[in-house]
Amino acid sequence: ATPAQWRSRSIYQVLTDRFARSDGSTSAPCDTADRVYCGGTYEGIIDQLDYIQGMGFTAIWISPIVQNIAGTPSSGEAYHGYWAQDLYRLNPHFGSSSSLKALSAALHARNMYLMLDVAPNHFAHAGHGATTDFSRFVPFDSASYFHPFCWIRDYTNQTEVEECWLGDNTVALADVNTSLESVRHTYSAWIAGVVAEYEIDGLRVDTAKHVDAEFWTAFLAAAGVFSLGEVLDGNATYTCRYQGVLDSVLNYPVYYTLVRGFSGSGSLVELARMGARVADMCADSTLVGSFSENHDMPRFAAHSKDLAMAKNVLAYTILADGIPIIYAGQEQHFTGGFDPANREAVWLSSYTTDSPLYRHIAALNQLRNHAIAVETIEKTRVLGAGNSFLVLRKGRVVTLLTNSRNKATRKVVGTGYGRGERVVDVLACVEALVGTGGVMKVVVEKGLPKVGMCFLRGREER
Ligand code: ABC
Ligand code: CA
Repeated sequence: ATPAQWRSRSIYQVLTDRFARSDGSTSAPCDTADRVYCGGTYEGIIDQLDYIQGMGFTAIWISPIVQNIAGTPSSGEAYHGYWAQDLYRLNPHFGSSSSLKALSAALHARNMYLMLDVAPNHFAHAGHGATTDFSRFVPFDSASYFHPFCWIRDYTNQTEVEECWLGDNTVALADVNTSLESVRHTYSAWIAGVVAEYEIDGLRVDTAKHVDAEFWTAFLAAAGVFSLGEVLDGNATYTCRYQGVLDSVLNYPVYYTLVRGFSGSGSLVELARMGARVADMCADSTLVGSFSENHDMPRFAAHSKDLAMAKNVLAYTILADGIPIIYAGQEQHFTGGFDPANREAVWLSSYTTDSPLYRHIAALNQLRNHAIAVETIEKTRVLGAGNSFLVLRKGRVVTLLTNSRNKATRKVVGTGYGRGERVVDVLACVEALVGTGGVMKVVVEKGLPKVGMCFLRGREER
């Protein structure tokens, strides 16, 4: 699918190993600290698509699919899928080729998209970089396909970021020499084959900043589908530069200010400014990947257990600029901290659909899906911002966020609504009438976000 087709989507991120098992178990143990496979599969995901779709998601992102190394006693197993060993085999822990095809077909039958995580930057060696046995890698089976070993130490040195190695003394990530013509050719042929065989709709591109831009240009042209790059950097100038090389990037710059803003250590003015900065610096902020949790960062609840703040964060993630990405388990208010604690098995929640955040996400996605169906996607406008509040408008959706539990009445100006129009507070399910000049008085309390949409009857019914 194209960037334009992805713009209106909403993505649910699963770590394949941690979302659902083929046996449908809701009790199979999974101690994240062990860093071993817990048994999640493609078949398991297929069986839980109602749970995902019930929240209004229209796409899922799954872990890398290729065969990985076995792992080591000290570093654990490659349950996350990022430790590639053989490009031409699938990771057997996640299921067979036919079950991956069945997942793709099941998604498409629901008009949902499949986004695949790909990590061509490296292959993994279970040991120190200096001892790498290249002969085990398929198809790049000699040192000549790789950059000479060196650890990345200075992240401000772009050559080092691209050519030295990620990983550590227990698992070295041998850095592929992506400037070689033969490597480019092999990878382009590989991704074209994978996209065709599994009918992949889009790619989440791992370690985008660790690979030269020319490699991506060829690779992504061969893939022919939307690409969302992981550029792990909070600096908008740096990160936005990659939207152009790739179709889009994960919105790390906003991520950091979002989490700070609602977990007691930041101001919402800072969040508003970063949102505007990304809109300014990035080629198209309506395409960036908007997220508040993922498998690399601590869960939001590891910063703040306050459910109301989690609701604000989700409202921003889903309703501000970008394609929303919610990380599996976020709907169950999981609390895991840094990797590996943030990779809890979702089945242990019994996939309950009446948890507060499950319902909250469902309401927000439904609103977004509806708004997108009836009006074109505009960029977010900031109607007001202070240390403790932020008012956003996107088309006919007005969102009032707060990081304070104090009760306050906010006068919202610039809604674009007409006097006497009917506005539905979507989260509280109550109606209000718009005052003169489109002004609305909104009461915020208990730290809860307010989301209103003014329905235009004519367009709504078209
Ligand atoms: C393993 C162990 C963990 C252990 C870790 C150090 O090593 O399992 O217990 O804590 C995979 C696995 C991981 C595994 C790694 C390494 O491989 O999932 O469990 O960790 O073996 C992607 C994926 C990620 C994946 C890989 C590797 C890459 O999302 O899941 O990890 O395929 C860098 C990369 C980024 C990568 C990330 C993990 O590391 O750039 O692509 N993610 C700075 C740098 C970043 C750097 C980051 C973390 O530190 O600029 O480039 O990310 O090391 C902001 C700044 C940022 C700064 C952050 C920390 O602060 O603006 O620039 O990021 O303010
Ligand atoms: Ca590299």
